[in-house]
Amino acid sequence: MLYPQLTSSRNLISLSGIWNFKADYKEEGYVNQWYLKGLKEYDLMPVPASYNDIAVDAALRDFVGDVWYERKVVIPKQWETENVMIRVGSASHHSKIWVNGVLVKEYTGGFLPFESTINEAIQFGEENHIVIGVNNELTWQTLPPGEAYYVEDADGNRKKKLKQQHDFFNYSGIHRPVYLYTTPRTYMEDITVQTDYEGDQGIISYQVVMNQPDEESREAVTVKIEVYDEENQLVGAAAGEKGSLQIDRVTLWQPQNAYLYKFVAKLVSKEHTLDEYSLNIGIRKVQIENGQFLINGEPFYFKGFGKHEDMDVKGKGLDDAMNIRDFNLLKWIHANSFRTSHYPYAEEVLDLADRYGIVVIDEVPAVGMLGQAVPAIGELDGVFTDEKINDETLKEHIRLTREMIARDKNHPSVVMWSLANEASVMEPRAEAYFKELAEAARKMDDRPLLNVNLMLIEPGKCKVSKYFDVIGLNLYFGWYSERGDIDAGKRRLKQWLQECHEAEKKPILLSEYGVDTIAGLHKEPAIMFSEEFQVQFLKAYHEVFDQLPFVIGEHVWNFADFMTGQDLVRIDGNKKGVFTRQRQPKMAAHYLRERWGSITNTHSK
Ligand code: GCB
Repeated sequence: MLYPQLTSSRNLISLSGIWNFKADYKEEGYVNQWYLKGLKEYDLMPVPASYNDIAVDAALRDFVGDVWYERKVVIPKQWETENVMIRVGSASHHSKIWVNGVLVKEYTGGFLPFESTINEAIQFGEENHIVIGVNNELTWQTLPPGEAYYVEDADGNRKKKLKQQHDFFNYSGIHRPVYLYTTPRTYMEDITVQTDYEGDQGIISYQVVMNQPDEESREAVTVKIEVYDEENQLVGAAAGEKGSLQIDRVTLWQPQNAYLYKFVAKLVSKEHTLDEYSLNIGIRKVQIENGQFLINGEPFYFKGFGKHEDMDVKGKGLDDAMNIRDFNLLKWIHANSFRTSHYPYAEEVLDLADRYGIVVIDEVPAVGMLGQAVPAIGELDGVFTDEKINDETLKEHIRLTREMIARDKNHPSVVMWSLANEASVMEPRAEAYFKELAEAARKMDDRPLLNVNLMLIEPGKCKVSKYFDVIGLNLYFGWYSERGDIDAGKRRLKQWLQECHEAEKKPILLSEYGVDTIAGLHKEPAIMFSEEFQVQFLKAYHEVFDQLPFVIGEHVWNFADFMTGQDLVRIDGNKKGVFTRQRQPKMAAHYLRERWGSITNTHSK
């Protein structure tokens, strides 16, 4: 799905701003047809933003159920001849859009965009009534999985609660921008670009998909492609719906040294441009060879973080200021990569990664496929069962993987797809599940695949690693086990990594390791939760990684402190950030800056 764009053939109106809002505490919205009749006695709510921390109200912060957003908008008369679309960047987790009372779209998934044509429902040149209903419940057939249930409050009123296994707050609402945009009646629905190079010649293969025009209009149009360099010089051209072109003296997109070409696609009829769309593309190649992860033929060592889309007040709402701050910090600390733990991030974030030269591992929201909430300790209950993670869940998993890949395939920064974080992969039934999932993903795109395991999956016990290219390990020895004993944790870590590599013979990425650290808490000698402990823990882990050539990268958990559900082990959220939630450095940030500044992207050991 192409991101909305203002071009010579397309219009764009942002509906970000303040909407009317109402949480449906009494479950009366559907009965009273709020989608048709509108909201009475509403609050004001910004879009995009999570609603949870906006109000000063515990009931809204923890609300589980339907909320309603409403806004009126005049649609220009001049748009009458066009195809008019409404598009929501993401809303968590199940949404419906009504325009003038007509249901135009229903969508499940909290972290990917959805859109619909609305021509049949709108009045041109007049005010139109838009209502978006968002429900934040989860089931065993959604990603992430969860379970909503009812409790009674002191007055005997029923209210819903949510049981979840994943370790981040269930921020809810419309999290990414809402747009109205137009395309011509015959337009480009999708563009796929793949890149390669030989010597100093870049190779771009592309495919343009038009909306289903009839034979006649299809024959009447030609696709024309032009590629421009960063100086805006035309460096390549091609024609046809599918093809390839060469770029002489190519400048590659390199980690921490981005170079972007502009790929312009046009639908032309009798010398007249019907539709136009452009993409920023980077020319680069990703391979796995001899146990190494290669970007442009060079072994790449991942230095960076697992992150979250999370901030004060706005929760998971897109915020350009915070995002640019994050990329500035990534650059400052000499990180070269991050994983979009544990869901696909906003397209706007991937655009920044392309521009800053930060490598991205893109993750589907398959988190918490476990019989226990994080931190999981001891025996895990089985979840790959008929009632819990079943064929329906697999269908959703494949659908969301397809949609993520369709959305993000053209980003040069994205080098690998992560298909799950900490699933219960030692269960026999997980094997067939992940086999089918990985096979489906390989048909969609040729980037390598990652599966991420938790530390309860002992070396050799994972039933699914064989279907993946890279093994991600989330290890917390010296924290969740060997608590406070970094030396013991370090010994266990080394043994674990060696055994795991022996069993799987695949490159290993340390996709998570870290400790909760209260900013400003200093202890000498170091004890758990102090800034000194975080530094010593990371140093000990790095000493091990530096001895093991099959470790292809280190992603500290987490970039910044983030909000979680309330729990004994979560003091105002998860405090494993190297930066605070307000994006200021803890001591560990200075240590990492020194380490990552001194090892290259290749880090040959
Ligand atoms: C994990 C999870 C992550 C948690 C983290 C922790 O293994 O993947 O979502 O936040 O551990 O801090 O316990």
